[in-house]
Amino acid sequence: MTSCRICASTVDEFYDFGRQPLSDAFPPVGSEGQEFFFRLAVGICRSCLMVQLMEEVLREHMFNEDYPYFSSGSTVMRAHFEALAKRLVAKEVETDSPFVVELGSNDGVMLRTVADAGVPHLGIEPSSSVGEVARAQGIDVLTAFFEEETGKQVAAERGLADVVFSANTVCHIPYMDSIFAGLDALLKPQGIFMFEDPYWGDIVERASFDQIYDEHYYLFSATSVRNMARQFGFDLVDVERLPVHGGEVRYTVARQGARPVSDAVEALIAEETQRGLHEEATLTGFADRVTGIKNNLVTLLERLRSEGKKVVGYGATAKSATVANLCGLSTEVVEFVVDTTPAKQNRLTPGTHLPVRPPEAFSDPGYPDYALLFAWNHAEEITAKETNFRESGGRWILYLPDVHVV
Ligand code: DWN
Ligand code: SAH
Repeated sequence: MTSCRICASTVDEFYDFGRQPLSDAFPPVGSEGQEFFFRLAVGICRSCLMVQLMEEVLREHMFNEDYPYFSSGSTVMRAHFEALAKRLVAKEVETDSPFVVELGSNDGVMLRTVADAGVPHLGIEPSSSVGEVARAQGIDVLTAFFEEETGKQVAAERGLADVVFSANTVCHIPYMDSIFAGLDALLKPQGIFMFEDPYWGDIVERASFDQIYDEHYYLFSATSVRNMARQFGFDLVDVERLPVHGGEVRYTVARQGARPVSDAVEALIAEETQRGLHEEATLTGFADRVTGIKNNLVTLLERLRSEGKKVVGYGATAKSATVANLCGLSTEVVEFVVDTTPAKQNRLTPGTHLPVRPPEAFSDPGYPDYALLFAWNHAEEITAKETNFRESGGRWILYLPDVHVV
């Protein structure tokens, strides 16, 4: 039996993805026999309604000096974080002892703008591969995992923060009791904790099951985040839906009673209840769709192989580890995967061992017949720059919300 990491009640499993590797560990050729595997399965807490993984992977296995995801790789995401940073600096920072902290600051994609505005800041980032890139640009970075002790240490050394921001990181952290204790030590009395993560409501709507992998321990909804905040003495005071990464919500929490609760919170929670987002029928429906997508994708790729078509993957995303391993993809059906990240290139995809090649391999010696768009969340940005592929007759394979070719 698995106990909920938020409230200790029972977690009921609703989908088992089977044996999966670390989603961001790309083995060099020759060392693929030494990979770490775990059982990826997802469940829901019947009490606080938090959707969460059934098994936890040790954080040091995932986030370390080899972490290969560099947030600045997408133009759209750079613009997204620049706008957010400007808003924080303009609206959330007091003139008296201003201080902005970011958890999971990665390569500085957000803090760069805060630093440029001359606002005191600190990124807390355990993966030195990405943290060093930020530091080289003059951004203050502490190489550490955020937890209760880190919050106390930063407060003692640097003072209290107006805002602690975090993107695509809070859902990666199982130990929420320690996180909220750290926030309580670090935030000014009226300070806010603002975080954005993939939204369970969008995952259900698009059947985007590949948002479920080792790093994404929680799949948040407004309902479950409000319950979580309450459990640790905080209020959920605002929510905003975001279009990025296939649909996210930006949550703002503050100490209980410190800030008024916006109407948007009640509205989104009411919508979730009306949709039955945490109910049995929704969860079994989701599970059935995952199985359907898996079967249809395998069938399509097998057919294309039998017709002698060349298929390559586009974007060696963390998400694609779930799809590729669930479908048992091999180089027989997907010859290789192209990706702009040097740290992933000339390595192999986790578990399935498809070679990762630089973007030039997409067109040289000639475009493939089909490209399987693993980085579907960047579809607009990618299709806009790959117009020659389409013009040469190439077609995109998408697998969400169902398998289709465009
Ligand atoms: O939550 C997380 C998100 C924010 O980032 C992390 N746990 C890990 C990571 O997840 P992901 O790998 O699924 O994220 P992306 O942003 O979908 O990854 C895109 C991948 O595609 C990168 O490896 C870069 C690559 N890429 C590319 O080759 N050409 C991206 C773009 C935009 C491109 O044009
Ligand atoms: N904020 C960036 C990075 C997301 S990737 C973006 O939105 O693109 C997740 C990041 O969280 C990684 O850089 C990882 O090293 C970091 N991380 C994981 N656990 C953490 C923790 N306990 N405290 C702070 N950062 C953490």
